[in-house]
Amino acid sequence: MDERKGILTATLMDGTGYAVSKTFPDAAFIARDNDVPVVSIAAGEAATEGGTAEFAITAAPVPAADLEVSVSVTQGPDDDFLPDAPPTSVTIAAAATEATLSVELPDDSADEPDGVVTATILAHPDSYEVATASASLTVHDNDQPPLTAAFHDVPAEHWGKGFEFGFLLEFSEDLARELSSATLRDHALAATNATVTRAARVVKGENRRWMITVVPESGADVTVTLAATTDCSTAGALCTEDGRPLSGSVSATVAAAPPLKAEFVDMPKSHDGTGVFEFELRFSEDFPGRLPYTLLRDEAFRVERGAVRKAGRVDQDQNQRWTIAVRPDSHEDVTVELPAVTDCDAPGAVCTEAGRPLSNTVTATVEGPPPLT
Ligand SMILES: [Ca+2]
Ligand SMILES: [Ca+2]
Ligand SMILES: [Ca+2]
Repeated sequence: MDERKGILTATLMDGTGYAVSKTFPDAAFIARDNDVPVVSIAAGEAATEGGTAEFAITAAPVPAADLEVSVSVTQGPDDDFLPDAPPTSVTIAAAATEATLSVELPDDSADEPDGVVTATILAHPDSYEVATASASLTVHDNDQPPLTAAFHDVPAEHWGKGFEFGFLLEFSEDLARELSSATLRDHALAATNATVTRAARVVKGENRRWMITVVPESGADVTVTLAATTDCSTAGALCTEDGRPLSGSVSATVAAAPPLKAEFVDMPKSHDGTGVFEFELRFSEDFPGRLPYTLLRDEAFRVERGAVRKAGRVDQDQNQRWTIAVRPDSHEDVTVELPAVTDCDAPGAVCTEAGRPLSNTVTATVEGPPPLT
């Protein structure tokens, strides 16, 4: 039994054969109890950040005096739920059997996995024995994940001024309903050396995924940026319905492809007015895909006073080198031109399969035969 200290007194009684001192008839000493309380800890309910984690600390037998129990409060190795200075002790009042260890959990705005808080009773053998030393409870995070965005399917290269490209913009969740495509296009998105011309919902009525169209203003690299939102009330703010802003910026750079060029090689200086003449059309590189020979034979060239009769690959498995045959209409000079392309959809436009345009115009004049004298 745990008891307060007591005083034991011995008093000499009168007897035979001795006299009891009048000065020191008795002696007293203090007796201390050697039974200390046994303490235990038990966890309360799971807690949530911003709330309180509670542990019940019990003592048996009932302590005779206030009993201070030393504790250590810890959390999981990756957790961030405890206050800077969690409590280090709890006092069970004299004659009480229980006290509550309360740990105030600060509320932050970080989205975190749920964690664990553990309270452990530290040994103090002079004051108490420990039965159950530690207990743990779950701490729930109360924050929503941040809103993020990503660009998908961004092309590696663009083909220069006026040749648009597109990519997919995807948010981690749907955005506030009032977001308009014009807000996204004109305020939230920015491009260097280009203009964002269109932001179109992938799914009608949903603001999570958008097809973005960008038109380069020059043959320079283009960088498209979607800036993080700091204030949901500003123009161009990107926020969820419950007011969480876009947490990080996203950006992508689309390099300018080297321009595709063409030249005429071994163009004859003159023709004889009757038969065909031939020359080589040589592109600056062997671009991927398959350029149709009919495009070069029937549509691509502008020929004055003549016509292209044949367009054939110098070697079959490449697009770079072509033999072109032109038949003059007469004895007049013939002008052959392969025009630069500004719109790959235009008839006769020479573009690669990837949509890269011929960037230069090539022209040559082949003189007719001298007049008979
Ligand atoms: Ca936290
Ligand atoms: Ca919070
Ligand atoms: Ca949190």
